[in-house]
Amino acid sequence: MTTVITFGTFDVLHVGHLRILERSRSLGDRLVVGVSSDALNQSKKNRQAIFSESERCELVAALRCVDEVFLEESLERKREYVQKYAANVLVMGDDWRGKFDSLSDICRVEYLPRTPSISTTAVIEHIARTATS
Ligand code: C2G
Repeated sequence: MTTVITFGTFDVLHVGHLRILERSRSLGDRLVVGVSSDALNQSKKNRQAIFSESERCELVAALRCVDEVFLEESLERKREYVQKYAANVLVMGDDWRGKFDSLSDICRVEYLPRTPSISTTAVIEHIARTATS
């Protein structure tokens, strides 16, 4: 059985998130997702997530392509997470290209292209603009 692992904040869930999760799942038989904790997201993006870590976990876990979720507490703990969930493949968006190549001694590392023209930031900005106009 091939286990795939991937990570992200998945705030204001959108089709770009869904597509990378579906593509990740198609690389194996089981998909495990590390959802960034509120504290990790704050340090990574310098802003608070709209939805709390428990809401983001609940949403991601409800997707058909996702088998298991856990809270990702630190970017530096990837090796530990890959080992804990016995992952054979690590998937990251290609904005992280090269960043996790050091894990290729314990799993295959794949960087998948992001879906163009959509992001959590763009959705938030769109809503803010529309709400005030
Ligand atoms: N994504 C995508 N297309 C988009 C937007 C996002 O494919 N238009 C992907 C990202 O590349 C990432 C996942 O969706 O793989 C989650 O995106 P974010 O919530 O922005 O997560 P990120 O900050 O990349 O977190 O350990 C690393 C981090 O936790 C990854």
